[in-house]
Amino acid sequence: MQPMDRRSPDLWYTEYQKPDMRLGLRIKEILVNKQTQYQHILVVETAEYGRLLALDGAIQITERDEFTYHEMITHVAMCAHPTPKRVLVVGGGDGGVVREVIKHDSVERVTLVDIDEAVIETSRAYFPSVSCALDHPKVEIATMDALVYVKEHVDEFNVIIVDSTDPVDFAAGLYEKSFFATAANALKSDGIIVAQTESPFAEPEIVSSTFLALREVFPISFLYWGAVPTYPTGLWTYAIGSKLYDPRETRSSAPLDVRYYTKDLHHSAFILPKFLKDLIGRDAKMQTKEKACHAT
Ligand code: AG3
Repeated sequence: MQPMDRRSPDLWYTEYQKPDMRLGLRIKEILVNKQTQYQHILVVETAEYGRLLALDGAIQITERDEFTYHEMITHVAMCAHPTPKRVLVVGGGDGGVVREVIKHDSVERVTLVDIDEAVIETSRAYFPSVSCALDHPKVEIATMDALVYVKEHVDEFNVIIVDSTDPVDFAAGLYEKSFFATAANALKSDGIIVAQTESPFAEPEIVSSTFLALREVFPISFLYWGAVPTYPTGLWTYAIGSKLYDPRETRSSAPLDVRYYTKDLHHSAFILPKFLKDLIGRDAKMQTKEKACHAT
């Protein structure tokens, strides 16, 4: 621990995660601080986690831990499919998911749909290690509302990855059953969808309601989890829905240049702690069924 230098300014980035909970990171430099048509964009250099991108006050990426989230939201769905060729990324304008998708050789085209071009431009300028695949010849970028884009595309994708911001304002619709239903139409008959579903400690009702909405649309659905240190509580969940393949199994090989994802981790991420099973009701329902059986 370095002694405080009283002559240097004491600047902190604070995410107000909940009314009674906040995360603070010391700022070395403020790089971008601007309002776009859709949201507020902040880029700061932090002492502990490197560069940080926050949208409307919510941390999206830090240079130091973005790999944990991007690898887990991408490779589970991609490796559960034997040959993912057409991939749609909803949100994710920073390019982190696209970078991971491009690591799979079977991919022929990946389409990124983000509503806010300024996020894409900011990532290109300040996060080259995250946005590095955005100019890849297999990548197509559409800056528009993903709700509209998904409605206009039917039977096209093998994998859809919903890398959205928290469910507020324009992103709220991406957590609803009606969105999952249109996304199911946009997927081919072997399609898989994955969406980030927040923290079970910070936002338990978002985890359960989003998972249940997905479960109503897809015949096969699971929740899995991973660590993201700078997101609220550090414990993160992802909901995955599938038309054909059991996403707990791997069918294509994992990319070599990963730092978090492994096949063992793929399998183990689906093993949920008891409270998380209870939260999404699967266990509770099964227990009720068992009890009913014993009673007869
Ligand atoms: N999108 C999900 C970020 C949610 C974080 N929430 C928060 N900090 N309150 C991340 C986009 C990265 N490509």
